[in-house]
This record gives sequence, C-alpha cells and structure tokens, in this order.
Amino acid sequence: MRWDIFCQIVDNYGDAGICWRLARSLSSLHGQDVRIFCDDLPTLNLLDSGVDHAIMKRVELLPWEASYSNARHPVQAPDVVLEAFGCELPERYLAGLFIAAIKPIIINLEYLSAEPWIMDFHGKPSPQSHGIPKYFFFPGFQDEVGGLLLDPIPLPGELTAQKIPRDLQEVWLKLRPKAKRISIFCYPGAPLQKWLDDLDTMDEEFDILLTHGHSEMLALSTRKQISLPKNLQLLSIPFVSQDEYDWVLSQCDFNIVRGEDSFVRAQLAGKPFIWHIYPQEDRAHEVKLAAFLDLYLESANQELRLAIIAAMTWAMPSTWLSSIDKWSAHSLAWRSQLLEKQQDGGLSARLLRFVA
Ligand code: TRH
Repeated sequence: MRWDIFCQIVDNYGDAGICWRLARSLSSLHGQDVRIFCDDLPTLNLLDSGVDHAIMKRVELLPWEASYSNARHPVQAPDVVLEAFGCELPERYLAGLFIAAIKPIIINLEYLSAEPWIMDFHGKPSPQSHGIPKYFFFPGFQDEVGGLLLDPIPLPGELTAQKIPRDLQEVWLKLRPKAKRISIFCYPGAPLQKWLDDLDTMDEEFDILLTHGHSEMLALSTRKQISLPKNLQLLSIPFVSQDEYDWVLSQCDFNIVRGEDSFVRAQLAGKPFIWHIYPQEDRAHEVKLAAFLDLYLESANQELRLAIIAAMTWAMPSTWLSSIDKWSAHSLAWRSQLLEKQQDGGLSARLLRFVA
C-alpha cells in the first residue's frame, strides 16, 4: 500500500527519528511505498545517513509543502495517511483527499506510553467532520496496544564489537580497556555535572561518551573546574546515524537516553540505562516514568527496584552503582521479554494488521 507520513518537528530529533524508523520498517520489511512529508528536512536527513539506498527507493522524503503542490494531486491518493504525534494535516492536502476516488484511512500515531489508560483508546475511531475514517494508534508495551518500533533489532554488543563505524574510530582508539563505558544523551535540565563529579569519587575508571552537543552542555553548566577528573575520561562523539547510535548503545556498559526512540533502543541494547524523560510542566512525565517502571521492575527484587528507581530519578551514582551487576542481568532479561512479547513484529506489523 501507499503511505503518506506527516512529520512536524516539535524540537529535538525524536519526531523525525520515529518517522524515519517507521518508514524504513514499512518499506524494507513490509514492502510498502512510503512518502514522508516533513517540515524540517535537514533534521530528517541528519538521521538517515548511512542507510543502504536500496530501501531509499521505497521511501520518499519530501518537504511539507510538497503534500499540496498541484503536481501530485489527486493522482496518487495514498491508502494510509499517518499523522505523527497528532500533527494537523495541511488543509489543501486534506481537500485533495476528498476528491480522491478511493478514500484513505487516517491514523493518529500517538507518543509511546506505558500508562494503562492507553488500552482504552488504542485503535478507537476519532470521528472527523470530513468523514474520512481516522483512528488513534498508541504505541506501548501491553499486548492490547500498538507495540514498539523495534526495527532493525540490534544484535547483542559482543557480536558487533569489531566493526567500529568510521566516524567513531578515532574516539574508540582512546577507550581504556578496563574502564566502564557510559554514553550520555539527555536533556539540558539533567544534573549531569554533579552526576559525573559523584561518579569520579568512585575508585573505578569510566569512559564517558558525550553524544552530539553534550560537551557544550557541560561546559555551560560547569562551575570553575576545581580539579581534572581522576577516574573519568570525557570523550565527545559526533551526531552519528541511527544505526551507528544503536552500535554505541550496544558497546557501552551503561547508557543515559531520553525522549522516545533512544529510550526503546537502550532497552533493545540489553544494557542498564537511565531514561531522561521529556520534562513536562504539569509533571506528567513523572507519571509516565512511574508507569514504565511498574512494568520494567515487575520481576525485580526490592533492593534492585530501589536502586533502579534511584538511578532513574537522578540520585547520585554512588548510591546505586553497587547494584549494577544485578541490573545488567535484569536488562538482558528485559530485552528477551520485550522481543518475546513483540515477536509479532511490533509496531509496524501491528499497524499493517490494523489497517488491513
Ligand atoms: O531527540 P529526542 O529528545 O526526541 C524527543 C522525543 O521524540 C519525544 O517523544 C518528543 O516529545 C520530544 O523529542 C519533542 O529523543 P529521541 O526520541 O531519542 O530521538 C532522538 C533520535 O536521534 C533517535 O532516533 C536516535 C537518534 N540519534 C541519532 O541518530 N544519532 C545520534 O548521534 C543521537 C545522539 C541520536
């Protein structure tokens, strides 16, 4: 079928990251023809570097305005229109759908949530005055909802250690063999400098991989550096492609991730992680985090539960790092459990079945 995905970039990279990953999955795994209309193509293009161009033929990246340029209407009416994260469709594009011979269906792809209430809304119609059928689609962890965007499923770290991505080879040479590796991808509001200072008091070596823009974030937040770190080595890495970022997550012992897509990728990497959830003023993010931890910690004993809740709420590493080995085992078990529950192909497969 033909899919038109509308991607409005709010801020950060996640809206583009999810749309791109979904488009790749629908085209390369499910043989669909996909067009992405995006209002910030440079961000989208930043993510799609390094992808084999065989699938690029099936995925067309277009500027937002191209969705209602006359040249394209109404000849190629799509079968499915996907509004990512509830972005509004351009009026003229919508008008073009009305005169299409066969009406598409519209899907409102919501943000990923572990909250139970989404089970009551997933797959429900969202009646529109224009009469074209529209449905809510909620990604999530429970069996009854839209599933997780898993593709491509990253291989476990030990299988991919050798092939170091070109853009990371220089940094990888600086890694110390005995040091624990931690990647950092969080929002500016995190107490990152304090967190690293505390980590430096542990008598263990840590190589800290700062993703794109985080060393600047640290420089801004650092009080006058009293002394050079004793055990930490701070290394900056460039913004790499999604698959290369997956590789970094798999090669680290611990990852700090954020938003939605890297949050799922960290779980698939099978390593302990901190999810720096996108902060919302009404503290709704705390409810979302608690809902996820309810699922994530279901099989954890009390000691591990307390350690992980402390870590996820930015307690200093010295208060919970002693549980890291148990957490490592737990995160591998969680990865297997996720893959087991999503063996139906996860979000893209469930989306296809729903549309069918
Ligand atoms: O960038 P984010 O903070 O995006 C967030 C989420 O989309 C959230 O739902 C939304 O409300 C908010 O924006 C506005 O985090 P996220 O979701 O992890 O998206 C980052 C994407 O960037 C992800 O696909 C991974 C990718 N990435 C790379 O491709 N290379 C890199 O080097 C890095 C650090 C990330």
